[in-house]
Amino acid sequence: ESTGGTLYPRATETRDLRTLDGIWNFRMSPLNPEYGYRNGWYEQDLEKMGPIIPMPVPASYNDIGEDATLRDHVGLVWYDRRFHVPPWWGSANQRVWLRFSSVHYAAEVWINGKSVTYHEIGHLPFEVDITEYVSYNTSNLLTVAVDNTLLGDTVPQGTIRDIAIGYNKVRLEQSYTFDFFNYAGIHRTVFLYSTPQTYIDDVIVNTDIQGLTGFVVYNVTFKGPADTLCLVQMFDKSDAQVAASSDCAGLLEVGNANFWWPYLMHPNPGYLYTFKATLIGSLGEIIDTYSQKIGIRTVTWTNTSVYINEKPMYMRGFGMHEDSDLRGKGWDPVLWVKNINLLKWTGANAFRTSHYPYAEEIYQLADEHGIMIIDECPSVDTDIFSAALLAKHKQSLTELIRRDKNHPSVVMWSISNEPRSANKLADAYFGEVVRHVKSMDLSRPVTIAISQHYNTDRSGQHLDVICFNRYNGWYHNTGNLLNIANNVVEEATAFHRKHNKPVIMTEYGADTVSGLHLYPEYVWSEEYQVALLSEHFKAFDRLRQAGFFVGEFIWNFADFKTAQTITRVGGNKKGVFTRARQPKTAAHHLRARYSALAAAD
Ligand code: BDP
Repeated sequence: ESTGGTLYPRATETRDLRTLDGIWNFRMSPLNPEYGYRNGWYEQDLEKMGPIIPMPVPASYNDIGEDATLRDHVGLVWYDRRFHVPPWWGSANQRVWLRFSSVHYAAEVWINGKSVTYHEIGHLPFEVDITEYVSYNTSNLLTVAVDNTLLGDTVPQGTIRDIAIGYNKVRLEQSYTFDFFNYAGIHRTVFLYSTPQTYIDDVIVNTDIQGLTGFVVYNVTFKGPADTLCLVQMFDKSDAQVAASSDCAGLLEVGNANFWWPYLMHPNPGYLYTFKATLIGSLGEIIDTYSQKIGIRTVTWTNTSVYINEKPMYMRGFGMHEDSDLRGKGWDPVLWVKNINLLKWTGANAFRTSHYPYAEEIYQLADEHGIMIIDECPSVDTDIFSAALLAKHKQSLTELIRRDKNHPSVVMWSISNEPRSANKLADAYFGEVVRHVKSMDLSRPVTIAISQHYNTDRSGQHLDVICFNRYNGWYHNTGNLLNIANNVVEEATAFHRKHNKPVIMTEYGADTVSGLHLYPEYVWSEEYQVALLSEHFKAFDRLRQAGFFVGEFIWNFADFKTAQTITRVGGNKKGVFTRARQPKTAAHHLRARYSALAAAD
């Protein structure tokens, strides 16, 4: 049985944890997708059956080699490695869990030749109890087949076709309309961990505030005998207990609480408490414990504003990507600690996880630093609106909300980026997606980053906050800076008038080759990017006066890789930082604005 991998794996006094990260064996499957299956690649070590490539985990496989066929491979690839399970897990009668934090796009997993789970949709975790498949006194073979194929009903969508590559030979070509490289592989940490037989299965936390008091509404769910008891405790930063309860579901009250505040709405942003749940058996013995960090805060909204802890907030931030040289979309703590440091250096207080859920460790960093997140599901360029797509789109949100519901940093759900929402079917489709999100979480506003014209879009009526993306001075009126400010003000105002909801600009920007200087400002130069930003800043200042505009997000934080096209020079260059995370002139310009806004928070 495969579950959502709801709780981030942690070692506690009752749980052990190790990672299976490292160098695995890897083989590309030949064109025929059945080949590896027919030849039993899942039941023997790959290296015994033919040539293998050493493959780092976590990482995308695409940029590791010197061969374009690996970079552009479409279809299955195979990974394997051996691992040991500590014998004491067996003697202590522990369950053994295998958890993948993300494999893109689909994965089938075998232990010692037996299929144990299948998961589809990248960027989201899945896990499986493998107790009955493992051996304690020999090594175990772990095999993973990964398929990167995107079709009309995958999230996101793509198209596959055969292309001729010589006499009687074809290869598959994957195309997609979204603007980032379809990196694939085992992208995040692979965990092997243990729990007791009776174990904590989920912890749901919602918080409220009243004056100086914080309230935590919680629910600890577990698998095991119904008469299992709970102990719930909250500790502050100095490990002092501030609240406790012996109910598995209930309400904790924290007097004089330290609320979670965004950077820099408070001198001490990102305050986190430790929420510890313990299962207790009939003899009073400790069965299982699990701890996580939580923040006490509220998110509320009206038709003009969004509030954190009842204070109006204004988001200043970035659209981003999980993307870097060599690693592709592989989780990399060096990159992300650097990214967070750069975010804070600019004075930003927010980012959107464009265009898919990011690694869980990134949300943990954002929690700690008081960075707000618009959490986006992997549905980008949503089109066609079939029933099959709708089901998978909802599934991606089920898994996203299960995973991220307790993060104070997550202040909004984005259910799509730039859907083809002028389509008649978009109305019912997004109505249904929003209903689904609301059935799981009522505590955060729901949005879409809309690119359609406000007159033709059929999604906005379902949303709590309107986000829109627009490339004035770039795709529209290329090279013309003069109308930007007016256009942005007019469009944001029109969206607000139509829907009577708060409005955010989630994308604007200009491709910029670092080091290219052209004056007077000319497209692709650093000067042009700076000037284009300045024109948008004028619009944002006017809009803030108007009273319904609640955020600005430049596209993009850093340069990133895309599919090969004649409009992308080595990838999308709209970053204010290069792909190596060095500032373009625009980064300093943006920093001056964001820091001034931060100081006025
Ligand atoms: C927008 C997309 C974003 C692209 C950007 C661009 O939302 O993913 O990277 O345009 O073209 O349409 O730079």
